[in-house]
Amino acid sequence: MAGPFRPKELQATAARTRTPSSRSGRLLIVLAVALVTTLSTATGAQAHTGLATSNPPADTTVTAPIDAVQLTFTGSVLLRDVTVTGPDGASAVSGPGAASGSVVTAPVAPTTAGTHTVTYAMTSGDGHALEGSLSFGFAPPIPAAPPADTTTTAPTTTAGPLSGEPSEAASGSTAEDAGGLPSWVVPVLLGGVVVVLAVLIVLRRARTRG
Ligand SMILES: [Cu+2]
Repeated sequence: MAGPFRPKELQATAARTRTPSSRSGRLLIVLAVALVTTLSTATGAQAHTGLATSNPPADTTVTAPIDAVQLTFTGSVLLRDVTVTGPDGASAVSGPGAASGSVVTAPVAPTTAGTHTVTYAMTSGDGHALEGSLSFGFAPPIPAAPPADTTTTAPTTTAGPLSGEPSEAASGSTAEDAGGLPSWVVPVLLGGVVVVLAVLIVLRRARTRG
């Protein structure tokens, strides 16, 4: 790092002049050099646009579903290409990426857990090409919802309460419970039959007497 000031020369100069305030003088010089170094470094970074941050951050693992990858650059960029590739080599991008100022957003729908690689190619505001890549892990707590094969758990029929033969299709006990007769039906039916029989008997006796 060759800045306009050379710290060793300045420190040597300060060391030669041993005044009572030489210590604080050296400290001030060191601070000044540090400040100049920091400023020149920052200026150098601004000269060429680079990647500032990303979401997900590089080399982290995402444990929740995500629908986009976002890249934030140190200056405005034009999007040339952005890809997101899963561990199986398949693209996880679900739509066209877009650049807005210094932020590039790529919609994604990752389906495979594992390392995903983001590769980007931009043109920065000063016309320079800007390319790079980063990776992040994808490990959702629950796997993405499986394709709609398991809809067989839905009840196939709304069986009426009186279609009461226990069919083989009733796979679960819950279905049987739901479709079975209420517990009060049998006693009520039996009671009804007894009453009807009693009425018939009474009527018959009345007829034979009359
Ligand atoms: Cu540049």
